Amino acid sequence: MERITVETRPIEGQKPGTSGLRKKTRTFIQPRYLENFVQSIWNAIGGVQGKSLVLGGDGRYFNDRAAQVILRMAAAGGAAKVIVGQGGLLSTPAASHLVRSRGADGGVILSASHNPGGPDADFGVKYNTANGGPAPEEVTERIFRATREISEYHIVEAQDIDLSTPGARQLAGMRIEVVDPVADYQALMETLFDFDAIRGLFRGGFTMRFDAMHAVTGPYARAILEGALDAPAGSVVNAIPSPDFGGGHPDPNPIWARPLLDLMMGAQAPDFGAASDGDGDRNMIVGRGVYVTPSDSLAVLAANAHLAPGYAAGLKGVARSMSTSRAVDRVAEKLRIDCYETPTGWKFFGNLLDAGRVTLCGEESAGTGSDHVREKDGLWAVLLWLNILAVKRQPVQRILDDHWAAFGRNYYSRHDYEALDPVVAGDMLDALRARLPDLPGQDVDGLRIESADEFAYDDPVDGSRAQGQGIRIGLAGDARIVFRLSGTGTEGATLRIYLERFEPGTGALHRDPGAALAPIGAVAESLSGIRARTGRESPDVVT
Ligand code: G16
Repeated sequence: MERITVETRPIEGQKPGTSGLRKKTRTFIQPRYLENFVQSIWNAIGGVQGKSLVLGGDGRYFNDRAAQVILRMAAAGGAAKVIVGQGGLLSTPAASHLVRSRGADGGVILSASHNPGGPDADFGVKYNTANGGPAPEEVTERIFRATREISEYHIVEAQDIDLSTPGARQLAGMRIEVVDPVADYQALMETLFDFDAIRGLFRGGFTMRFDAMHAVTGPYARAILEGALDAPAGSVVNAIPSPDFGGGHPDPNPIWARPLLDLMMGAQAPDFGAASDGDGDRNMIVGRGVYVTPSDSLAVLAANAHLAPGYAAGLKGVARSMSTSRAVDRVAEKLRIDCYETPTGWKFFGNLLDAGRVTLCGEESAGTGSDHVREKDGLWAVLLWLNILAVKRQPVQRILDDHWAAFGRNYYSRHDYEALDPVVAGDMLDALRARLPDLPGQDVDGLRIESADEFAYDDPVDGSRAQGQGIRIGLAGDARIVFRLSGTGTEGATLRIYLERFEPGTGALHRDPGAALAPIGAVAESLSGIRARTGRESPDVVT
């Protein structure tokens, strides 16, 4: 086995986005592309000599090849050990847990999350630090700088390592431990939730469908829901991870998880429905006849988390991304705990969790999680819901109704315009930005603008500042519009417009969200001129 040094030169555009480097698979499989980025990670973190790392991914096309390359580069860098999921698989939350529980120095996660997989779809690489969380901005900036300075990479020439069974392997003096991807994660879940109570729920005839969307959560959901919790066989569907996610789009929302939504809205609906994404960190929750928005799910979980043993002592605080609805803020107020508003990106929760300031975090983009790991966690959210249902023994609709009656309802929707010309999208936001100082006090389409600014975040733990994190327009009646560009797309620019309006608990709580938010959407159009500027008549995706 020979350690070789390969000359290279910087490749344009290797800038990590909201969550690692996500690109078209065809870009990633180009010669030197992956190697340049991985070497840049090593260079940015002071090398991997003597370090231990966790490695795994969501099983998408190129996961297997990339894992072998990264193992050989870790060995060439002198890493002491790599813990890798069997078959190169690890869900993102399971990877986070392994980094923490094994005291590893960091982890590399191979995933483009909810983006489709395959040679013509997307791939991604993300680096997580020793706390198990996504690298903070300061580290991703260093990685980006390293990609622009790289002149060589190091790799060991060797045969592929057998990752098909658990056990110990060696590569050029580096230890490799291939682990069952599910076992440690399942053990963690057993410490947080009342498995006996959830088993009792299922034994009493409770039914559910979990759609794993042909992605990494399948084996986890089978083992935990059907194996440990006695959910009826067949409750978990699309449970075998496939490199192209069965040709689907593994994004658990009403658009891409349509079959589950249709089932839940029909006469044969089980009591509870849920789905997870490509790498297992996102979730969708559906009750019989009712879809629970991610923002509402966060609020309901915050209000009821104490019903699960792992959270019986109460919550230290909660956090949400700025664009997430403010439903959880009302729960925090009632519980008299702090509520933090962060930029989009799970990495911004890391410091708050590490400092013990918050227990629960969540985002409108179908992410919920807690201090048990440093990533959002799809199956964890499903289990917390199940634990709450096992205690309350009420339908999801009833839980939502009671919640809205107690706290009011934040009608909420996100409109995505995908694959826009980046220049057009940038110009549109620049034009809006320029008008911000003049907007407060103006009436637009009959609604009074009360505030207008661009969100900047000062991290209360390390004092770092993140600017340009979304334009927010506050409207009379506790309504709000947020405009921002996605940091996870791989094609052109994706404009996200977030619409929100509060309805008090005594008001109309069961309106169609589209209708309830239509006046706010009209203001968004008037302020930005999307139709005229982009030629698009309507958003590509509404969630
Ligand atoms: C990632 C981040 C999330 C973020 C989401 C959407 O999730 O971890 O924090 O909310 O992207 O980001 P954007 O609006 O910039 O596209 P995931 O599940 O894709 O890793």
